[in-house]
Amino acid sequence: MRRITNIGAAFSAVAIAALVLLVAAPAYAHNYLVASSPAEGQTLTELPTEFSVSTNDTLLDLAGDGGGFAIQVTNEAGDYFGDGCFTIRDDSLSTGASLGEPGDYLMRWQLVSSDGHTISGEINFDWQPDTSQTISEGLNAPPTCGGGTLDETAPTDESAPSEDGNTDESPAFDTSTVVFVVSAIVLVIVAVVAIFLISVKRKKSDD
Ligand SMILES: [Cu+2]
Repeated sequence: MRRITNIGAAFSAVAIAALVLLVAAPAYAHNYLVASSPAEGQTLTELPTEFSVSTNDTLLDLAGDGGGFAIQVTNEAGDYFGDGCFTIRDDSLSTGASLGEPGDYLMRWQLVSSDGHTISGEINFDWQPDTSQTISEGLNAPPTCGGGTLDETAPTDESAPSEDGNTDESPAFDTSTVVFVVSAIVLVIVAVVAIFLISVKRKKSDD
């Protein structure tokens, strides 16, 4: 009778641990990219109104100054296009679109997830403008937005250590991964204990 109670308790523990893991896992996850304009590998013949990346969840602009956010568009020669301004809207980050001569382009993006972690990526695309399109001049340094979404007191060309400070030094793995792995290990241990208790009970009843 006592053993059966123990097994019941062990199973309850497993169930609770599994439930905690299920509830906690989404809350600890980074945002991830769900769409972009242009899409990876796309050939553009007309400029869209804006270039953008969309994620699965809200973006976090806690200070309201766009810290940790950026979109940069460059051509193969490394010239920069656009005005450096960007807009954070719910789950997406966008910037006004402008491009130069035809060729391969790279859009680099960086944003702050709803869980506070910075994520970034690159999108390669091809620009083959039709005759109606405007060709812009590239800049040889990343433009700073005049709109004031970026910290104007910081030096523009240096990799200015901002109050966010976490943009350059993203760790190889983050706390969410650690929490998830530790939870999983605990779950496995609880399960092993439960199986052990069951086998002890079986042995006893065989005797
Ligand atoms: Cu995260």
